[in-house]
Amino acid sequence: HLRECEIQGDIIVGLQKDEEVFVFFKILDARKFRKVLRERLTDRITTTSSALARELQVKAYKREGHRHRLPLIGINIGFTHAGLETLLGAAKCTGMDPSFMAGAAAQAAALSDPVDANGNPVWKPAFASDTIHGVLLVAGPAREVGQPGPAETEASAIVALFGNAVAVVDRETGITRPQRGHEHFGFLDGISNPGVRGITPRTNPENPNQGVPGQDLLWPGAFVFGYPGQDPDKPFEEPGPEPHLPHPWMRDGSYMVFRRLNQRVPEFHAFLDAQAAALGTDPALLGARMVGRWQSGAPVMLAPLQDDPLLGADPARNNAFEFSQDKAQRRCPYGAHIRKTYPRDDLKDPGTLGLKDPEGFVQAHRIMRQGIPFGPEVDEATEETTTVQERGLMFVCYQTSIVEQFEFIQKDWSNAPSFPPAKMRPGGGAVTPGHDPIIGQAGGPRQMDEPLPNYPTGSVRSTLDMPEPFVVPTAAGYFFMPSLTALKTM
Ligand code: N7H
Repeated sequence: HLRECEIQGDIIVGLQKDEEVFVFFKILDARKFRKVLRERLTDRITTTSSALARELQVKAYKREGHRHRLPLIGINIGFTHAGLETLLGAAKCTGMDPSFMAGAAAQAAALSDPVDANGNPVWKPAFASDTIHGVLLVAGPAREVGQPGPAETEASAIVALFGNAVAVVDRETGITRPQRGHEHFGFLDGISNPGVRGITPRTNPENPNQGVPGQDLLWPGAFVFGYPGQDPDKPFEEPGPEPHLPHPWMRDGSYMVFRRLNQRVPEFHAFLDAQAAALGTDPALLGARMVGRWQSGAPVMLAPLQDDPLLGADPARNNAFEFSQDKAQRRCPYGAHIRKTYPRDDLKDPGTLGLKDPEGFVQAHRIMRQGIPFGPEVDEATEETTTVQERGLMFVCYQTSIVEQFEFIQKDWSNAPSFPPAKMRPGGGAVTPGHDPIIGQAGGPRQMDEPLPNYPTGSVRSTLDMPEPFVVPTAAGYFFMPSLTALKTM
């Protein structure tokens, strides 16, 4: 039983977003800020219950054959550790997630983000040098040509409410691409998020642990404080202990990781073309094997040799697969983005790394992704092989432990060439899987094991050499998204 009226709407359900404005601000007058937040803004925050109601409304509207999107505005708010200290005093903000307390910039070097000689991240100046206290999220429908977007207008009106109590440090706008739901490299995104018990509908009455086929239902405590969580040592069907709640005001809140990730789209496609030519294969197949899905969303586990757009578009089938039957990565490379970031049942043999419950272990490192692309479409005339205009993904994810969820995936899985280790993976042999080619970071050149040219005989291996990254972090922040009660009373 989730307290749906307490939990901000982006965390589990997601706000309806054709456009999303992120306003990063500094609090200059804490007393005035608290008053405006309590009296003028909190009642307008989109909760999980209103986000759910809106989902139904949007579905009904589409069924009626309307082509336009509903003009819904969604509003959420979060605070950095420095912001919480400014509002609540340092004593009320102790004992929180260590990475949250240290702040995103302090973690950049450990995540292998590009850093300068002093170990400081090479980000947009506002993020690298200024103190950010909070972020306002305003999501809305698409703009009319030549007009400011409704989310932009709303965000400005909210900032005006706070007047001189805040200074805007940076403002970012995410925009859904014309190829709806696809990120800038061209792949359908937002397919596989975990389900949450008590909120995600079950489609199979015989399996109480499943949402849509292939979607495991996790305990809400993985994403929101105040509920049973995932215990890595227990079968994931059994409730784990509640994540540690150092302060009662954190109940029904969640940590948000924000990362502004530039995507070098022409360079990514030039790489696919050149490598595919050298390997004697098809660039689309190579790209699909680097991601683990075709651009349509069809998983290579189910469509290993050619795309199947009907499969990609079918939520009842496009997530219904595991990895452990894929011996020696014949269908999907161990290093593929979705195999690295969610290895499903790959770590199956419980004896190897001393994992009591390999499935539970994997499920304890999941995140709820709610990002949106940013930047213009590639201009074919000026950007054939080289990026001229910035574009990418405003990556957003929610969790109750930044250390064990987002950072664990980035550091211990995507960046780690030896993950999954041979002992853990089915038929793994002596190969080193290499870096996640999409987001794996090494502070230098990267490699991924790709036994493609000899597919399906697989007798000789090859390695993809990636001298340059395709994704470059250009800003980041760690935030806490409080409950509605906390916002009203804090
Ligand atoms: Fe990823 N991409 O276009 O290649 N991601 N991702 N991601 N990602 C996924 O299943 C992408 C990033 C995860 O459950 C898909 O929804 C890009 C970060 C996880 O099977 C595609 C960027 C992190 C999953 C992409 C990026 C993750 C996932 C398939 C950056 C965490 C679910 C669609 C610009 C550290 C895996 C889908 C599962 C899926 C892409 C970032 C994690 C197409 C371009 C930073 C957990």
